[in-house]
Amino acid sequence: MGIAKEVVQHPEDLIPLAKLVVASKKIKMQLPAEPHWGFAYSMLQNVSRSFALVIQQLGPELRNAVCVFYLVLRALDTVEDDTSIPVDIKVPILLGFHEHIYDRDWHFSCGTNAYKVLMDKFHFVAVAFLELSKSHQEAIEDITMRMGAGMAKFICKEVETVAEYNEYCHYVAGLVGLGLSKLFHASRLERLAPDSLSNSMGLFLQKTNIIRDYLEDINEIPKSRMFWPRHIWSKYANKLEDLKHEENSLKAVQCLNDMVTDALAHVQDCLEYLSDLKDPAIFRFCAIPQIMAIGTLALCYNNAEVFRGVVKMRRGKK
Ligand code: IN0
Repeated sequence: MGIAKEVVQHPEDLIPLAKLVVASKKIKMQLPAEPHWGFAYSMLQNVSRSFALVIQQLGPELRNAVCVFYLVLRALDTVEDDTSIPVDIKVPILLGFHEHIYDRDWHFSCGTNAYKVLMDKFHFVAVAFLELSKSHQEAIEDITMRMGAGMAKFICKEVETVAEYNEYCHYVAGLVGLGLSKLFHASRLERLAPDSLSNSMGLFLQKTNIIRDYLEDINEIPKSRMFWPRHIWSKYANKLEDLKHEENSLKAVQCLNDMVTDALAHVQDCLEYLSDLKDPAIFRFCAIPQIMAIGTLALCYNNAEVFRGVVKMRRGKK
């Protein structure tokens, strides 16, 4: 639904949307002069406009490190997601990615649209990475190594148990929390948060995305993507894709509520993590995605629309 139609139906969204547009215009003008930082920040805006704003409100000592970390993770994600890469090519790249970020000449063409540009011009990200402080480099390298290994482990492995579901979400999102906590600490802006709380911050976001994107993932061509754990959906259906059929919507919504309840178990840790933060900009950076996620989960709960299309929060509400 176009932004204009949304505003007509929800005039109360106009002010926040206007503020968003003004803020993004102001930031567009401030792109750094150096080619590698110019590329990094314009790439950030291309892959996630709203989150780019959230990163750019961070202080100078942290902004560059989080920007590079975000792009390295998006690149790793692009390799993991590209179904046209044969497994025997993909696995070594995932396992060696933590070395490639130090290599100005390394690049591997894959992905589509903005992500293809990110991969083709990845040397800019490596140059920017090499300009970060040693402690920031070590934090990003450690997380990239552990995430690459975790992704490689699940390339040919189905998510069966809830423990495997938590393990997969740890590799692709929990580790992001551990990495960000290390970056905040390395910048001497926050104490180092307990891994369990940092992990929950990532799991809550990732599980919300997995629940929201059920239909998009199950209809993925050429091969459907299945992240819902068998031990949950097999209580409601014989096959995960059966949940999308109208005649199964009662069981489907029961399964959905089961998944949402599982995700809500991480909320207490997330509130504890947020309440321990001292720096206002870091608090905003961490709180905004969490607020988006709880809003999205509330929209998904008990909502059969999840099995008919992707349920998204209105931009104005964002
Ligand atoms: C993120 C997270 C993120 C932000 C702040 C603190 C975090 C603590 C632990 C884990 C992740 C944390 O936020 C982004 C938000 C984002 O990109 N939102 C998209 C909308 C969307 O639906 O994708 C937007 O366009 O606004 C996030 O979702 N992830 C992420 C990736 C890298 C970094 Cl450095 C921080 C992705 C994921 C998979 C949830 C970790």
